[in-house]
Amino acid sequence: MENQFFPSYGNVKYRMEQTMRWYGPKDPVSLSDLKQAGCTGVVTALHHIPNGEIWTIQEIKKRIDLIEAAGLVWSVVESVPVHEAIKTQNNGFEVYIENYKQSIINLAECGVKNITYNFMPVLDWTRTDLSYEVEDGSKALRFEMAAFVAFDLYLLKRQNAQLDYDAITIQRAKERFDAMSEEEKDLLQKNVIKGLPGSEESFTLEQFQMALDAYKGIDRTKLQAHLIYFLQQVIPVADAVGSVMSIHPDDPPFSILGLPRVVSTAKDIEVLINAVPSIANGLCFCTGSYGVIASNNLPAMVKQFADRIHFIHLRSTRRNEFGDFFEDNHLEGDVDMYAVIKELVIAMQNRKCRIPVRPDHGHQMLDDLHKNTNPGYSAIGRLRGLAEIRGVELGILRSVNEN
Ligand code: DNO
Repeated sequence: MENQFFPSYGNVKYRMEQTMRWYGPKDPVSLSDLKQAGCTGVVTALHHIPNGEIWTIQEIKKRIDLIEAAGLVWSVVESVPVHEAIKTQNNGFEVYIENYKQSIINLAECGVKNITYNFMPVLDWTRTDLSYEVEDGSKALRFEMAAFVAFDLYLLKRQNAQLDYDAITIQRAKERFDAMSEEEKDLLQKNVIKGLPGSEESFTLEQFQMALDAYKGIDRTKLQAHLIYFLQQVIPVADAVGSVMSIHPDDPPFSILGLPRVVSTAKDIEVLINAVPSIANGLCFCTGSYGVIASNNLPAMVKQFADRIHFIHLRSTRRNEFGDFFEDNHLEGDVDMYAVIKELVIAMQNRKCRIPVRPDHGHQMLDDLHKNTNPGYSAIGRLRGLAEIRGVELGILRSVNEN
């Protein structure tokens, strides 16, 4: 409904397209829940298709039918996973690239034209603690450096791992490990290598070591070259069918387990853009991931890359001097959410488009504390996050309108 001061929020043309991630029919949070949270779009993937295989038109259509039956649209694919062989350029990787191209084409054929992916070696996002209790009693996801290093040194026992850490970090890890019960050690190991929701890989300790070994001889420069090669292959295909690709940053945005990282800063992004300038070579701008590096100026980054941010994850991390961080409430923590959303609003008005946004993660809270949920992806915490973000956007839109 219009009022005399401002078109109703729903009628503002260029505003965030509100979405949430949905893990498919087995997700304990239903499409109807998403709709009631105010979403119009869904972010999902065909997680049942093994990594590297072609997504067929038939399977894509099945998913679209489910989403449309709930009165929603499939806004973004998150993710079409990039096979490890493409990242390492191991034997047979060309086939995986061809398959990837075909999946882009098939998705476009069905009208799904925004594809997120990441180029993190071995692990997708990584946390050590999936139920870190914050002050209000809700539970958050956390990365604790001492626990992670303890995993590396004393559970995985990675060769030469000591060389990657300074003496204080090693000391803290040792103390942390010595104080852990067997159950805590098991849980830590599970949290790190079993794969968080959305990760396409899950390992035993032995398999994990083998996956790490595949990166021997692959440093930052090499991984970056492999990513650029991948982009040179797939971006022209995306361009030809009118699709865009959005790369998710490293999470956490620093090297872990001796693995290189290539998507953590504005400089990293510039390298990718210079190599493949097409606008289809775009970003999934994740404030929670980039926000872990204090020198990443997030509003400035949104401004700098405004024309190629095709998807945005809004989440706020809070870091400390030890390299730990946890996921704070969406409007708290270290991310200047107001400034980020303001840049986003400006970008949408300039581009005359809506950018899909999802509240990335949320605390496990209220009734969800007693439910079986996907870590980070329970309903109520994300509902709170989305409501807060939407409120900030409305405030910005309205004040811009009135000035
Ligand atoms: C975690 C997510 C990641 C992300 C992928 C994108 O919650 O942000 O799993 O979806 O890295 O490829």
